[in-house]
Amino acid sequence: MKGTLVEQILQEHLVEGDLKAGDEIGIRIDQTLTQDATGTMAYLQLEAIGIDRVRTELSVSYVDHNTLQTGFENADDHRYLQSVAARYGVWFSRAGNGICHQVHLERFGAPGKTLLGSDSHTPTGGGLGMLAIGAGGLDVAVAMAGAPYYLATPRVLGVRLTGQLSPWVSAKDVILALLARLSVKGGVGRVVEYFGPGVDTLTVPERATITNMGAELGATSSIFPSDEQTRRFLSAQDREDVWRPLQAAPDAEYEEIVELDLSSLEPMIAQPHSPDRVVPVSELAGTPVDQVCIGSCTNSSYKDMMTVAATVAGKTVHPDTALMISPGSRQILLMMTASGALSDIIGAGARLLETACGPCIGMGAAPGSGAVSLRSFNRNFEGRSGTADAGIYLTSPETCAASALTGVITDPRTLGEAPHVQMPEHFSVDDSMILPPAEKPEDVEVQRGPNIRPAPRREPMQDSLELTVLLKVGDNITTDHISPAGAAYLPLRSNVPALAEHVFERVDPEFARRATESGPSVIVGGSNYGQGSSREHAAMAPLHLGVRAVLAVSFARIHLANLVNFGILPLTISETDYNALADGHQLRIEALQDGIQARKLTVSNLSIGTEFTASLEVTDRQVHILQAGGLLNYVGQAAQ
Ligand code: MIC
Ligand code: SF4
Repeated sequence: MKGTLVEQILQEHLVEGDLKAGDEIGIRIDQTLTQDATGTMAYLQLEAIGIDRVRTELSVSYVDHNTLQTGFENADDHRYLQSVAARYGVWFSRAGNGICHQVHLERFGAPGKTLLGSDSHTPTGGGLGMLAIGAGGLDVAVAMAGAPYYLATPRVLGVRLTGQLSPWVSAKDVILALLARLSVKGGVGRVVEYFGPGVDTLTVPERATITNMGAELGATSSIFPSDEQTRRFLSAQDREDVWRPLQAAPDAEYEEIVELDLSSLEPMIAQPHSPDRVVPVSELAGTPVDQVCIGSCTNSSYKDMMTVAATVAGKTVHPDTALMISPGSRQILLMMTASGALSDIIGAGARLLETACGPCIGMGAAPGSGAVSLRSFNRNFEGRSGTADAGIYLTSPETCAASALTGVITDPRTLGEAPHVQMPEHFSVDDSMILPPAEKPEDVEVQRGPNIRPAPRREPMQDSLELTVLLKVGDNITTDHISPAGAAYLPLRSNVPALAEHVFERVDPEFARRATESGPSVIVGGSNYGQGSSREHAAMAPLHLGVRAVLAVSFARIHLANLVNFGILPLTISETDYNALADGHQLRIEALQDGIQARKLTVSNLSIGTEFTASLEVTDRQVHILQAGGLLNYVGQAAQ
């Protein structure tokens, strides 16, 4: 085979277009995954598309985000998801079975396959040599219906690994080191492909930690070759039959190559409030720590948990520090129980949480005011933990465990000899919490609670728009800013009108009220607008409030696609024009249909009497979607 690993998999799945960097291609999607916080909307949209059974090789619905259940809403959502999965041919992983990405890696992922997931950390599957991409729920619904997934052909960034990790240094330190070098924008428009002699030294779960957090680089995906390590992992999961070897051709061409010597790495830590504010742990050593949380789809594997257990065994957590543990899956929890590792962790004073996302998405374990919380997670955006003024630090399970014992940020290398954890020959395999689709789908009644409301749909695209600038924000605005997550909001994910009341709440508590009063409106953003989560609610909820365009210096990939899908114009503007805009300005955009076609629109600023050009950085297909006023309108027109 020729080319990079990414080119090989894309070529095998290509149904439209040519592989030329930046050009739009359509690819066949083999597998999909959804989770409960984005899944209800995805399945409502699948139902609206009107097919009888999903047309992928495999589709799985996971329940892992919304498991706090402080009211009827989440349980209603789970019941809907279970019944709709049975009805449409989707496998259903029950609450308690584990975090979607961890369980998918263990039980379903396969080298060389394509996976589209309604969650931005779907690239975790790249640890197994799959091309795994995060997208909005509507895109995943369309893929479940058997249609191709469209994307701009990504450029491929090669990371050449050499050497071997030193004791107490782990996979998290690899990706934190890359974030330090490349920043949260470094992966935009790219897939990160790992190669080189260092690859062999990393197990599949370690590779998955690295590909998982490639999402924080802004990358479309990240991928490792499929080799003997992959075969061993799949065989230990009783799934050797899906293994196939895969690697880049020796003369594969990368857009750029980053060299990383694993032996040179030391424990790293990302400081509040961005995953790329990375420094060596030793620089912050001694800072008092109030809370430590170990888990999430980044670092909750068997090896992570066993390493933590071995580190804290026979010791007690510091009296001023709380330690929370959430193993990534039921498989891991069962193995920790059988081996006695769970007793070691609980004996050390840790609090055991569910095998779910939990504190990572602000579902419980919010830190105290002004607290320092060390987490083995992947995101530390302001307020995401549930506590606005807490400082969240992202680091390895090793650094987390060491710091929980001492009560201060601690370089684990100061603890002495590192524990040596072997990968098991055989994982404990029990799929009884994964329900197969119904054999007789016609007998399944889809159950909907009062919290489940249809997805909003935009009116057809007008030919001119008068818009009020409702809010001007800075660079790197996350979808957590736009539509916050956490215990108070996640139960409203199936009810967009109710969720919309909280749009931009943490930035401007009056935003929703002002939006409702103002009529059609626009948001102004800096660069990398909409980074982070794939939640299409960050497009749907503003749409419901009358937002019809976003003017930004640049956009994050998934959010841009979600804006287009819901008919909100993602208009790119220059820094100078950004600087001239202010809250309350009245803008007019005319000749919209032609402007969208030309990907250039003239915006008149009626408040200061100026005019500027905004461009649309979208593909041909997205031009048509915008002209129709969103993907559902477009599909509707195409069907007529
Ligand atoms: C996240 O980590 O932000 C989430 C919650 O998993 C999201 C999805 C969501 O908002 O439901 C993601 O990463 O896509
Ligand atoms: Fe869940 Fe956190 Fe992973 Fe998102 S990043 S899927 S909330 S564990």
